[in-house]
Amino acid sequence: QNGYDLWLQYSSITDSQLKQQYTSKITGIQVKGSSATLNASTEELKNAWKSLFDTDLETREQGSNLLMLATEDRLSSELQTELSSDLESINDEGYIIKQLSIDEQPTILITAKSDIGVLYGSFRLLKEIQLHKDISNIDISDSPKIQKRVLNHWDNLDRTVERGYAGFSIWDWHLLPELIKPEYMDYARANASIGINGTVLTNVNANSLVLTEHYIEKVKALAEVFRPYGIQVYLTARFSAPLESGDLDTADPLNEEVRQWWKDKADEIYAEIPDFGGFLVKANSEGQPGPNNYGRSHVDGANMLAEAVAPHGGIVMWRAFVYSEDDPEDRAKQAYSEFVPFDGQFHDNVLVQVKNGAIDFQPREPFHPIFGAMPDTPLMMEFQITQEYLGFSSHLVFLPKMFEETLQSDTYVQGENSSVAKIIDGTLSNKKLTGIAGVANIGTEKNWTGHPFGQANWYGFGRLAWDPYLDSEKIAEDWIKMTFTNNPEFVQPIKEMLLDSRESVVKYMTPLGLHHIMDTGHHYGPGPWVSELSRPEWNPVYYHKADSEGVGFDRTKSGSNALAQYADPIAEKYSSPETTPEKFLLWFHHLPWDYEMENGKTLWFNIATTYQEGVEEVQDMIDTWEKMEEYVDQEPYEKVSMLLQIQLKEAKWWRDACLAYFQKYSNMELPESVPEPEHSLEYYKSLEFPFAPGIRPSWN
Ligand code: BDP
Repeated sequence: QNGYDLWLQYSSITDSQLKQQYTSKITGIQVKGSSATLNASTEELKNAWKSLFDTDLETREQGSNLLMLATEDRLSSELQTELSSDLESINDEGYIIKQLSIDEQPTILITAKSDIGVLYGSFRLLKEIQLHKDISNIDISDSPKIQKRVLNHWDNLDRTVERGYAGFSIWDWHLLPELIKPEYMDYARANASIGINGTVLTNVNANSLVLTEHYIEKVKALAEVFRPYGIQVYLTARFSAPLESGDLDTADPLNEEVRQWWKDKADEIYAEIPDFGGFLVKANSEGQPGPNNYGRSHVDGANMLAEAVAPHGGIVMWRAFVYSEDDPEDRAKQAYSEFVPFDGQFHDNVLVQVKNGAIDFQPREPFHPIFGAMPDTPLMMEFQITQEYLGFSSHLVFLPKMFEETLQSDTYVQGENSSVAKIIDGTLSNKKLTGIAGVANIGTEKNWTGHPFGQANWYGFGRLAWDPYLDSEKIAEDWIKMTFTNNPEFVQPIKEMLLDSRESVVKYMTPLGLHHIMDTGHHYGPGPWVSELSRPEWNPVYYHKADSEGVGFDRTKSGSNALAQYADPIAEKYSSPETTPEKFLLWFHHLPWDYEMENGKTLWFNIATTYQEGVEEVQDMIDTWEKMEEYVDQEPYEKVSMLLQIQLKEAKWWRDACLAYFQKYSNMELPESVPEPEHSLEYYKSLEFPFAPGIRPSWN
């Protein structure tokens, strides 16, 4: 087990009763029709069978106990009638898996409205088997709740990956289109197995070269590998591409020549890749060019690109990650202020892509107030699977727990039960176009994600993209069983470890609503002291505002009033520190160090003990893992052991550096249970990491 097979291990089923059940219920496979996607389904099932049962799943035209794969239109009219209510309940990508009698023969049927639904159903059946579920009367139907379920690769053409901690980019641009690596297909299989149906191949800090003929050929080659697996490719569009191509001397979105340039570019791409997904755009953000350079708005920019791809069925994902230099009062407010006035003005094929929180992929953030504030615009969720601010791929953090927290947050925009999930899946205001993106954590490491447990975050993102209401506990359990073993002695403790891991990282990095106090640039390790960068909002001191009076960012009326961007019940409740959930306390309030918290202790006491708890919880993870050696292969066992030691060391570093720094202001003693920092504050400040991975190569 080197981790390459991810959650598609198909580990041999040795329990004879179970094996007997599966191999007697399914003795052969019958496939109606033929297509690349149906072939992929059959191949997957056959390969899995061999691995699970050490027997061949043979193709047979008739007989009993067959597994039949057939789209709806290939079913007999009697079957169509029999299944009509099931078929009505699924959407174009959904599937039905059902035990039936066909021509008086017991059969397990996987059917769907499309070939891709059959592929998803095949992976689902294999999942049921991997989870050792009873399939004797199998009757499952399921459909994705979100349409565009997309990975965002922040991969550069030179194969470095911005915020990537798992090696280099898996796209070997230099050798494409001729050399097709097996990884490309395995990447597609893995994604299809969790229902991901799109991939943006390039970094949001885009390079316009990828839009040239030479690169389109390469993109086409990847698209061909992904197509049978239902995965569309997208590219990031650098707004200044018409200029950089040398064709025009402006990129003004209202200029006719510019508009035509993008239409021609779209035609050129679609001629090669007919199912090209469209563009993802970061504009007028962190130095990227955009419509504002020409005095035009985000709507002008997005709609121009939307018109170019619309005739081909493409979409534009326009990012709302903007914050300007001119309004340094509160970065958390800016995206809302800039985008909400445009509600309803974007074309139908534009999705506005919004990060889960208003600052930037922090270990914990309240949900972004744009969710719910643009009822007439399709909003796409952007999560970050790569752990830019959560210890890179050295720390074990189960992110679905965090994604779930955001998705289940109630925005109250249409009264109670207006969760973020309902905004994303379109049900709250009846959206036609829906989407969710995850910034990928994948690279050339042989196990794809570096940390063996990083795979769980890719997996969990996919599961939540399919169904944003899923419980993270269920996701953890499925992933553990499919990746390691079904043995409850392993599953139970490791599941608890995963579910607790997110809170631990919050505790040892940014407890009680602190945020963005990572060292600047690489975001590796603590840097609450950083104060000298040119833009105020790039400095951690801007976010914690610690002084001798207290700590925290006042976002109430007496401060930036960012709270006013939330619906009333939240704005009211959070306006006073007493009624603000303690997990968000310092996000919304600047409070004295001796402020009394729920447990009767001071704020300083609680900050210090929470850091300490975070460290202790990493030690607990180590203790748990040490008991698991017999259930895991040696390579992942040892790798995780070593990584947990790094995590422990770094959790202590976070605790010590932050407490040494904040103590300068609190002037209060550390509680007895918290050890004195190992080194001086000067020591922590002097640490430098010029070669930390994932650093942005340039601002372009
Ligand atoms: C920040 C990253 C930066 C990205 C930016 C973005 O530090 O590398 O380019 O987000 O999302 O989190 O555009």
